[in-house]
Amino acid sequence: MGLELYLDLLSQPCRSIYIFARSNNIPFEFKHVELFKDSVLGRRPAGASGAEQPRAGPSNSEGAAKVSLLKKVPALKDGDFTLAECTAILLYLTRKYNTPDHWYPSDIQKRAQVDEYLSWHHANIRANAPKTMWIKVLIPLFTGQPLPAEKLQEVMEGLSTSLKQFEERFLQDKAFIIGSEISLADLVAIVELMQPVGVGCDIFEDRPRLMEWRRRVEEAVGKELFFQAHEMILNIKELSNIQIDPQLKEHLAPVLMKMLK
Ligand SMILES: N[C@@H](CCC(=O)N[C@@H](CS)C(=O)NCC(=O)O)C(=O)O
Repeated sequence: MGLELYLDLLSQPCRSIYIFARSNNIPFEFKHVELFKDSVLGRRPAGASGAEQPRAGPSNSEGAAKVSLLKKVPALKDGDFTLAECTAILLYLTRKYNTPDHWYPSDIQKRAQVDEYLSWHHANIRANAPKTMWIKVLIPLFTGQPLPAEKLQEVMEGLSTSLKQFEERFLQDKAFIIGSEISLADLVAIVELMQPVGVGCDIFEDRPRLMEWRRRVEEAVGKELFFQAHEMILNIKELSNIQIDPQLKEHLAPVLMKMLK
């Protein structure tokens, strides 16, 4: 049995793995999980086998729940071996498929810079950027009520602080986070920063240095792949038409509200 990746491309960590695997020609079976329909993975009965393309087939949520010990996506299955957590999955893929050195350099100082960014990312960019989607899309969808404008402003302020640090401390005047070549750090960062863009908060608009970096990342992975991976998030407004399982709604509405406190 070959490599299986359980992904929903609405999810940022899933997109980083998808882009990484595709841009490195790593063969894998795309197991599509429909996060917002099936979330809290495994609540629904499984569909048939995996789809090759995003949204091309039934959801694999139950499969993902078995594969991921954390019951989240992304999840990886490689024969009998299973793995959760985006960073661990990306590192596994670099080692197993011996991908080009620039992704996770053998030079220990450059590698340490990738590690440094990945450590910082979770408590900063990742802690702030997704809240824009909760406020603009998920909370109204699950609770039926819009959130007060001040809440969005508060979230945007937190995100601005993280972006300032990202530009000044990590990016500086380099082409990519660790210098002249793209690494896992840039990939993990860009997918997260596309989440606000998808919900109409274009954080690149007034940040030319960040915009230039985004262009370089798009070119490094290939624009076509980049936009294919981001197609769903860039069309997220379509989500407002989906029917949500009432049980799921009941479960997630208070969870989403609590996340914003
Ligand atoms: N730290 C994990 C985060 C994984 C995660 O939060 N996944 C979300 C989607 S972005 C999920 O599966 N949520 C489903 C749920 O909580 O029910 C990683 O980096 O992979």
